[in-house]
Amino acid sequence: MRNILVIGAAGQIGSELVPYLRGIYGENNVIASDIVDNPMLSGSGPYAILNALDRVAMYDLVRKHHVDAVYNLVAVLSARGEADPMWAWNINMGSQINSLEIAREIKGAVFTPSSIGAFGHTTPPDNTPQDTVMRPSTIYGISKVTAEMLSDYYHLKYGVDARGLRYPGIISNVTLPGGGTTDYAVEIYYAALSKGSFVCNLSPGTFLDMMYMPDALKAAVQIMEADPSRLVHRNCFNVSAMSFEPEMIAAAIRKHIPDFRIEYSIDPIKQSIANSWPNQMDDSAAREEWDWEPEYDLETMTADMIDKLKVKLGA
Ligand code: AKB
Repeated sequence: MRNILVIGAAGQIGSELVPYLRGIYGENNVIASDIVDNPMLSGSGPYAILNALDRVAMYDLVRKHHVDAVYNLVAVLSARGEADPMWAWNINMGSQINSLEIAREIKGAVFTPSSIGAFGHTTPPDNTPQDTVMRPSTIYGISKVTAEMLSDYYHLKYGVDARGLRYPGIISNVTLPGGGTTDYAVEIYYAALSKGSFVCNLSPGTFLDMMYMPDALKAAVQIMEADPSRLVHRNCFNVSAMSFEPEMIAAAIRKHIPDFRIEYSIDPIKQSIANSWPNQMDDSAAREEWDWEPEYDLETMTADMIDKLKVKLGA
């Protein structure tokens, strides 16, 4: 049985990963933390207000709860990071090095979500290999590549059980993402139900990998529970579930809301970031080494998103 500390728990992934982990490992064995409160998480198990850059406070929490695995969900995402690169670097790298240093002390494990943002313009964009050129052009991407390399380093040098995934854009209906390039693929569902139309900030034809939240949660647990003797890679695995461009998601929504309209007002920063990311990754290493297999595609995800958001928005 694991005792897990989740840092950055109040964000898009954490607000669903914490209940998911609590369902598997027991509610008292998953300590959620963030710099702000999250009543949903603090009402359902241990919760701490924690600045992930404060290593002493984080270590105190780890000792108090006998933690043996840290899930580091702290991140300033791609587009937001470009507005204040040094701030983004300090938060992204500070939380990562603290997680790894504490895991080294306790001989524990670390889960690191990397991203399609770790790739760059010189990466092959189609069927992007697991092992390939990684020269990202955003501070977010640079921090993700560094986190991947540090995680491997801590594994090889200190035996930290560091593992990670290169997540695509994650689509969910509980907590909105913020500051990402792929955020449009979440916002479009809210707009479709509340207004019947959406102004997209990426151009038609911009293909990106995406994944529905239930698959993202399943992948996080599966990689951390994977038999280590099967892992050739550790930090980090390409994982994808679908690849689409804005016209395709709009068409999928129209099957449920026939009058839905999409218009375009391109955000040059987000467009240039998206252009530097893969169209579609090859995730065969994850499939071979720990049996990764997503459940949702664009059609099944869209049906579920619309059902759930109808209830949430009273639409
Ligand atoms: C972003 O768009 O920055 C994130 C990501 C793909 O890592 N959603």
